[in-house]
Amino acid sequence: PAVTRREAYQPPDWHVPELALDIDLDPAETRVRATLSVIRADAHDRPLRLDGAGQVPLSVTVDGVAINDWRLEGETLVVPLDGSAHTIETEVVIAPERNTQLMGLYASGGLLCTQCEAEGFRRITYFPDRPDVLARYTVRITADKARYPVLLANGDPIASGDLEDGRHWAEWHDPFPKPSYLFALVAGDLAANRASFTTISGREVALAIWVRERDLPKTGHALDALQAAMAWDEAVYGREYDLGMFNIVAVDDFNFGAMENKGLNIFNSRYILADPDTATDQDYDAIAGVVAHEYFHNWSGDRVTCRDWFQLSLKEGFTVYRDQSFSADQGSAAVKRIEDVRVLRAAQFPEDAGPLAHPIRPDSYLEIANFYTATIYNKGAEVIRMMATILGPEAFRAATDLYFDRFDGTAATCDDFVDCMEEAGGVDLTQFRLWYSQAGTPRVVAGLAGQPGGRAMLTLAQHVPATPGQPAKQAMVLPLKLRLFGADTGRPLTDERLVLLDSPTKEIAFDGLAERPVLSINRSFSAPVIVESARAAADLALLSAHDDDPFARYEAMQQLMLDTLVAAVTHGRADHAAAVEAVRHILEDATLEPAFIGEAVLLPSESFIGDQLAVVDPEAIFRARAALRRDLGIALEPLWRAAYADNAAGHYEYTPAAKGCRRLRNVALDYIAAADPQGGAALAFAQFEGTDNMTDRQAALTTLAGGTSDARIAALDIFYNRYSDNALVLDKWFSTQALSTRDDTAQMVEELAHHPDFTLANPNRARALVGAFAVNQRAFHHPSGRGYRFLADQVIALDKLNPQTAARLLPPLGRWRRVDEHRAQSMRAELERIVATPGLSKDVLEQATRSLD
Ligand code: B3K
Ligand code: ZN
Repeated sequence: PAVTRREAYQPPDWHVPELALDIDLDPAETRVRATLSVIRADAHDRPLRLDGAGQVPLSVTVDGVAINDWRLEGETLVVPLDGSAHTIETEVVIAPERNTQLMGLYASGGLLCTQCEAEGFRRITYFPDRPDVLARYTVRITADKARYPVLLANGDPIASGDLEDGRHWAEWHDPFPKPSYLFALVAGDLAANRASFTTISGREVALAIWVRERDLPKTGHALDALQAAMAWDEAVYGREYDLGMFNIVAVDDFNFGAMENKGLNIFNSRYILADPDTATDQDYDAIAGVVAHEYFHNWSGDRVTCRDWFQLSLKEGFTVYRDQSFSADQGSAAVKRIEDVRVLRAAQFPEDAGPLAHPIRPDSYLEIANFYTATIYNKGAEVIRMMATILGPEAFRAATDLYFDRFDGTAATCDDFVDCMEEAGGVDLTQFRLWYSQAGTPRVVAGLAGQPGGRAMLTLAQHVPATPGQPAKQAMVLPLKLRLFGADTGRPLTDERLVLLDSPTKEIAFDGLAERPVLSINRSFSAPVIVESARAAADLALLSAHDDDPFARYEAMQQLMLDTLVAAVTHGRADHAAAVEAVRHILEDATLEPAFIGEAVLLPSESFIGDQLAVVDPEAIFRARAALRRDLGIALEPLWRAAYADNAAGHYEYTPAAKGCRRLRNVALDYIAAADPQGGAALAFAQFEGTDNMTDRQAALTTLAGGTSDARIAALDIFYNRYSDNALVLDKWFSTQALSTRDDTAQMVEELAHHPDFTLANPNRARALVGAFAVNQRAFHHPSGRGYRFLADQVIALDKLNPQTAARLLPPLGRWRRVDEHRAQSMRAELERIVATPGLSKDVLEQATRSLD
């Protein structure tokens, strides 16, 4: 398969200002007629080349006359043309019911729907399927009226009517030129939850969320979130919605979270449907975040799109930054920042440290679908955040205004975006641009040495590790917020300052310090880096108690726990006293909100502990972590029980305060179960049975699922029977078991793969079992190698149906350099078995071969 390179970019040979689609829908045989107006871009003599995949042209006409001199080069339709402007018509037939890849036009439940990003449109019709060809679309859909009463496409509806044979049609027009990846169509028996939004300039927008009739009661939260997002984008970025209508459709089978098609967002139903009985607080938050994210794409993605797919982070990094800021404004900003950093460390840091590492603007790919990664999205968002920090809020807003204004209606690059930051911010970002080209997580070593006479010297050194294809790195620009605190009193000794570390090393002197200083660094996680700063447990405890930046407080506690756990794993030393006292202090601090306490007292994950070690020993990490959990549980049991009792609610409410109470209470429950397995299991089972909401029910189930009590089986059965007709909740039933810390999890998961409700055909279900299992460190790295074999079996099986989703499950197998030689060999053997599988997709081939390097 051919490699695509960023450097090889060429502007399109032909523009396509207008496209008319006439689509006669049928699950087995859908007929697509496309009429393209094409204009030669400049004085060249090259033919028109239209991308296609999986179909053949039934007819091709040029200016109304059927031609025979077209040819296929691979799947590309090549049409020789003489003049500079023509009308091209093609006709194809496709079979959505046989589309298991879920790219292009496919069937989900009784619906027909589309997913085109990045290169799915070519599976529907012949077209220059690249993001820098922008056309105005008119779409006519015809379908059986009883089966598909609702017919939706991008833009606004312009006409509709009935036909004699029980069929009907609808025509949609989207006045905004868009690339093909933003095309969408939905047909089905859907009901709408409707609302209206009045934009800042007074225009009425009709909003609708389309679902199966019986799911209507679960759409209120998504609709509220949509309205909040529309108002927020006006207030914070000055961005107004631009069509008369905004539609969202929820579908059950979806490769991703959701898709920002112009005026017709299509969502994985897990990011729309919620009620207290079936969705957790985490689900509610994710729904609001994804609804906002897709809505924000209307400007950062649709109005201004990407020139080529190497620029993906232009829209994704920026839009993630925008949705993170939105969510921070809806509740606790500190807790949101902690959660976002946790996701970055769990998903992106390992990617950046492994064989699949790539810059946020990659240089080459085999399959672009493999680059919808935590690096492009989450590190991309951190890069935008750093520019916002460097510019400050006013200049950053001026820069985004300039960007939207200058590039509206065009396909832009990451460099275009940074140019706007430079111009509006009056800053030079030449060196900063290395964030776009260099992969790897920078490391900062920080040392603070006290000197006589109230002086202290801070030494900073940066190092960017080698990554595949990038052996040597240049020093980057790292914006580090820092502040000094007094070791005796915990009082601040300096103001917070922003240091731009832009050289390999830097020294900063502090004078007039009244006490020995303690360093608080990378406050609010101002740079996505790893800081190594040897600080005594007592100093970390002091920061965890006194730092005025909540993120830094959380971070000091995490570091203290990490140091404790790493010492336990590497030298078998388990001195838990300092961690216990620091946690006690947090629990007793009446000024803290429960949501923050719930985060601050959480143990670092097994994988994050592993990331601190040269060679990961999953069993030793599990034991060290379980021992600290048990000691914290026992030593502070009265405080956990008090937190459990004090944060009980009479009835369910979805407010930031109520969410925080549930969070802390469920963390407390887990510590109680660690201290007293039997009593804890009884308490968990009582909560499981008595609660009125899924947050508490699933938390109780998780606590039970990790234990050995009889209540575990009972709770799993009750849960299964209660929700057996709800696919999204059954996903939780699978994933809770796949994430269990029990000894027999690997075997249980193998058995669950044969459960009648398990299927690889539904991406949510595949991820719930296989995806969850592969991040369960202890179970996945079972010394027998059965975890690796299971994952490889599932990837190979799923690749035959859905290469994109199969490839996304594979990366945990590539972490073989992080474990002992015996495990590494088994992991490599499984990767080699995958690579040797006949008929492998290029998606899985690319991920598996890169993972072996
Ligand atoms: N832009 C889509 C991603 C679609 C991925 C296809 N492989 C979702 C989003 O980021 O909003
Ligand atoms: Zn996005």
